[in-house]
Amino acid sequence: MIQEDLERIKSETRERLSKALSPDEINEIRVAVLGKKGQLTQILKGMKSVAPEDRPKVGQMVNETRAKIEEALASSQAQISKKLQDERLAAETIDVTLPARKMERGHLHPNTVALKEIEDIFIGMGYEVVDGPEIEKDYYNFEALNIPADHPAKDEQDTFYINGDMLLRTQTSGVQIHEMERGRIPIRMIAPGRVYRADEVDATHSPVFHQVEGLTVDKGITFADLKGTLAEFAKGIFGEDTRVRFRPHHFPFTEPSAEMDVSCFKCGGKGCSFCKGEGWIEILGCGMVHPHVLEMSGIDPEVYSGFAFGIGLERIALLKYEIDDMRLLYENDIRFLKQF
Ligand code: 2U9
Repeated sequence: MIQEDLERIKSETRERLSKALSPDEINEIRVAVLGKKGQLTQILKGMKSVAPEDRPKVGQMVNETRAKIEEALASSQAQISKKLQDERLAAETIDVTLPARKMERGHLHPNTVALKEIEDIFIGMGYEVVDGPEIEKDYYNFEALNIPADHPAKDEQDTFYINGDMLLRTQTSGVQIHEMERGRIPIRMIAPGRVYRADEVDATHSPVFHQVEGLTVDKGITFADLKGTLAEFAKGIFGEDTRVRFRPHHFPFTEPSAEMDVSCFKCGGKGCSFCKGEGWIEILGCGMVHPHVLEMSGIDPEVYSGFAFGIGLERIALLKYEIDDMRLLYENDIRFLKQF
């Protein structure tokens, strides 16, 4: 009788184990069979009714059954663990042979490339790159530069005023004024940065654009220094064969003042469609710092002199890359930008 019960429990357990899907289910089976109230434990409790002489034999049978069942439990447990592990590994498999997705690579904006080139040329000549505030006092943007109160540039139509005294700088010149006020001479500096003018947007104008202004102040600086320095700059940007010419001009902050042209880097100066038949391309304004400008910032014009220049960064970038519309530089159209 007991033997039959043991056989039944054993085969039932095997049957249940074959259907189990998780370690939890196996544990439930273990408890149901071998636990305190389990089937096999019940049988052991029934030993009292077995004749004493039969007990060793029955006991041995129960132990053997228990051993078999434990073996079956362990083997099912191992099988299920392996199956679960295999499933997890399969789900986590990475196909290392899959070709990588092509990443779009970022790169520098044409303005930035042009600026780095300009900076490198001046750094190579011993210049320092100096930064300054975009919000300036009227004094630093206009007055200290000899721009009188009734100058048209000061009109609200041309300048973004924050209040009566503060404005968005229309040129980076304030940075040079701050530098002169520090009183450390010689000065050889460039001031690149964003400037603001109340202009309508078109192919050559934007209310926000960038300048690179430069200033040299020392004893004995002459127009010859200006010419040599700016000719060197032009060669660095447009090539060794580039020639320069200066045309007289007027700025309130320099005297004398000039505009500098470079020989057309497309036709070498013969005249072509790029330079509109001129052979020359205008690239910057410059001049000897006005004695009154030096004086206002505490530099004695009887002892020191200097030259200054202003370069429109966008103008250089447009020329270098032969772009015909400034708006393209700001619209961030990837199809345009990725060409550089
Ligand atoms: C100080 C003294 C003199 C800076 C100068 C120019 C000539 C010039 C234009 C270039 C293109 C403005 O961006 S643009 O439209 N600038 O032509 N700028 S001389 O002269 C200075 C600056 C600071 C103390």
